Amino acid sequence: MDKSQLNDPFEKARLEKGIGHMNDQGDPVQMLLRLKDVRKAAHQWKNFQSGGEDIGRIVVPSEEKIRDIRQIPFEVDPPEHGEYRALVEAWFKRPLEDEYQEKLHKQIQSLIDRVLQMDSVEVVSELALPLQSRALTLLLNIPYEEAETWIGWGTHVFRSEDTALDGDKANILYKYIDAQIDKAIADPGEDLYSVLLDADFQGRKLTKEEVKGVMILTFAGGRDTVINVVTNTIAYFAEHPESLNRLKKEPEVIGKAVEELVRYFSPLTHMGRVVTADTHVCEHAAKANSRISLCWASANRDASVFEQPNEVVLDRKMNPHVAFGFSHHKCLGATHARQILKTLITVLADKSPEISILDAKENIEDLDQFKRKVGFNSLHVQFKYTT
Ligand code: EMZ
Repeated sequence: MDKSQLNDPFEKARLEKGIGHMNDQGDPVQMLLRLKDVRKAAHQWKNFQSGGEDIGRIVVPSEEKIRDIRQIPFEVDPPEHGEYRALVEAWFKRPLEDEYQEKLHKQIQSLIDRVLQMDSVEVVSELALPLQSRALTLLLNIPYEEAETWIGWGTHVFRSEDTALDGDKANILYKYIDAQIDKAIADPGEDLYSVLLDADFQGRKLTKEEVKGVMILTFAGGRDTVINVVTNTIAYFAEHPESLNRLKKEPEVIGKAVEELVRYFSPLTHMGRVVTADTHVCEHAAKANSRISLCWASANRDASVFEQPNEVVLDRKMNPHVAFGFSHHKCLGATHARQILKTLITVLADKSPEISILDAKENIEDLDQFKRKVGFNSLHVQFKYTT
């Protein structure tokens, strides 16, 4: 009964030193492991920057070799960051609208209805991936059918089973986005591409490259993360049917449960920053032009902040987790992601199927000194609809 558990590989290092080390393609990273330090560093954009010259370097593993387009607003620092963010903030809050929620509910309901009919389901490819891709059509405001193309790309746009940095795969995404931008220029509509192309930025229109930067982030940032959270949630309810029953009886707890599951699963392990001048993190020297990372997954298990950090406490009262990041760079897609999880739980609680895990292959992230389970490469389950 522990397939849905996610271990905390950082505990010892967090308690003893507050810091971890990893070597990423020959470029070392000092990982900040305590919630307090992670939050502090996230604020300090002058010392720890996102918008440096080496595009892709703040991602761990670094994407410098497979990407030369800056992701916006993610790889930009204040004050410009805020100006870009202001262009897209309202758009990314649309998941709060009733019409959006109704459409999302319909999508998820029909996917769950479908898997309930199947003898067995591979959750990653047959549920989480289509769910993520179809929901993305709502976020981009484009036709539902387009999701089929994205489903074909698999769970990560830059990673494949054999390599964490797949340049060929990345090129498929870049070419696709170029073509969509050209289409939107020729025939503007009400989709995100068209809205961006029409936006005013510092008294001018955004360039094609800037639009592409926002779109790459929209495709890449919310893909494996959402897929992992959905898959992990199914595994969790398979092993904790009592939790699903509780949420059926107490739907008012679902909002808190969403936050708690996101804290516990922490779908994005960490995010890097580049050090701008010699300084210290957690009493360790951090040299100019070296990298640090803000380890959200470790911070979210910090026992000095979270009681019983390794337990899922569905109605956790104090939950200042940083699973969506912290400070000005906090996740732009968080409203959409939260709505997906809330809807999935609502639909599952309503149907209350019995879920049994038939087979599971874990997805373990290799962070050198630390090995962290982030989800599953495959998860076969059986849904039984009992009522
Ligand atoms: C980047 C990142 C954003 C990166 C919030 O995270 O997500 C990763 O999955 C991508 O590989 O390029 O978008």
